[in-house]
Amino acid sequence: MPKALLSVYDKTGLVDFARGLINLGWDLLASGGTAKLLMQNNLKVTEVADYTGSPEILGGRVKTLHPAIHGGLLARNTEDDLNQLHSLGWDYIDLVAVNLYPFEATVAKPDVTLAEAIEQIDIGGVALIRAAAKNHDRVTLVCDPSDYNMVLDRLTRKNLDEATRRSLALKGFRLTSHYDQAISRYLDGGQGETLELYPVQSLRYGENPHQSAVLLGYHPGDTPLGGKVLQGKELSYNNLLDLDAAWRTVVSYKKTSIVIVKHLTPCGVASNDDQAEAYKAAYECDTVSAYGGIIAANRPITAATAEAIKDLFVECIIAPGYEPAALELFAKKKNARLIEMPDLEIEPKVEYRSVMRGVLRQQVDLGDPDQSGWKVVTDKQPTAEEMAAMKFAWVACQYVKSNSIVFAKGETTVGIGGGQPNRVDCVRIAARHAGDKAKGAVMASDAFFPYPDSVEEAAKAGITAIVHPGGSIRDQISIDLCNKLGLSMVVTGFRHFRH
Ligand code: 93A
Repeated sequence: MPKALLSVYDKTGLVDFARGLINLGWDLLASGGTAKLLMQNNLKVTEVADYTGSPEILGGRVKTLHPAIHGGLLARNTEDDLNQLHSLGWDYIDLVAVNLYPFEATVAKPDVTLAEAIEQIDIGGVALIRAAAKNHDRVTLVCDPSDYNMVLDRLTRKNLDEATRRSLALKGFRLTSHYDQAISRYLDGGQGETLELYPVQSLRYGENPHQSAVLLGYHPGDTPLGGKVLQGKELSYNNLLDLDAAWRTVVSYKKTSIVIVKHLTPCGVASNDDQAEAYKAAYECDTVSAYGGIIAANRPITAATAEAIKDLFVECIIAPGYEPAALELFAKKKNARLIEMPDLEIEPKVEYRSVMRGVLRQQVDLGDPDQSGWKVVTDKQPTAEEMAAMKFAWVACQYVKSNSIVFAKGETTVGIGGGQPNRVDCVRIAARHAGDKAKGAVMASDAFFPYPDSVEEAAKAGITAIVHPGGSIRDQISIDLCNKLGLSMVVTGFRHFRH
């Protein structure tokens, strides 16, 4: 009869799993608390202490740490090993279900003492996981209750194969590695942190063909950006960067919107209840840059939008879905990569960037969605239309590389200038792109104006209202200039550098 050892802290699903094993003809061994629960449910089980002849001691610190257990797990599938076991009166153990003392949950409690934390360092369970995982050639490890059904199902169908045992073993080693990192972090006074990364896909190359590259995810089984690639050529390193930028931008808008990104920077953004119109407006902002760009939508892409995009060369399209007729149209653009996102979340809410010999971690800039700190600082009040355009431009400006300047009319960008070390240059670039469309448009700036030169340049282009964080010691000079030129100005109290 095959033998299973059950030793679980989290007893979710345990009774059904044990019953399933018994029905398939398995003998069960279990540590104290686990055995007790099974007996209360009238299931036949042998306590580990009875099997080994050694009682649990030291208040449970030694329960399963015994050669009868570890010999039974680590013995190879050879006659020699089996004979050795039998000569000692022991047998093979073929399956282990184990989950560990909740160390992380314990140390997350506010008033936990060192002694309490230490007591929650699981030793025997970790040893069981490692032994079973090492010997996965013969032994099945189940360290996650959500695998109980799969394992029972495979045992029933007699297809619990090597590959399954290996992937269960991998899960075990990942778990013990994570567990040990949590312990060392705690003992280190919460200093330092570990970033566990899992391969998502290899990339043909990095930013350039002579740079090798890979995409890593925070969780096993992650997909690119958490989305589903529906069609197109393999995603490149630069595609992933651009998709990320486009997606963050578009999901920052509540209304139906389209964002076109080129080289990490939005080159056209528009909101419109009619998505196809939003696309056309975003495209018109900069028809040259849109070529070979990335298009992002925060609503499923309609057939009408797909029809409008049809003739543009695009690298990728990312959206929370596609109408079937849109998919049909895009199918003709074989190389265009289509990504479908499961929701409109920016996840996780922290982000990492590497610098030489280190990694930076920061909270994601989630903007100032309620815009409650906005204050008009000029004599002139902005009109309702100007206010709406400023709210729209302010969001876009968060996603343009600093210094960032966005001109908008209605809910459409008409000129974007970014990535220059000199803010006035960004105003000039935005003005040049906008041309006549700058007349009567509004301007958003990601940071305050240290001098009034940007305001002057904006007024020259025809801008009538300006939104910026405020906070310069020379704010008043810019305000005075607005008053003199008849512009309105709003300060937000929020800065949106994007470096
Ligand atoms: O204190 S331990 O590290 N010593 C052990 O020998 C041991 N063996 C299993 N903790 C040990 N375990 C853990 O006990 C398991 O990882 C599991 O979390 C728990 C199950 O205990 P019980 O069956 O008594 O509820």
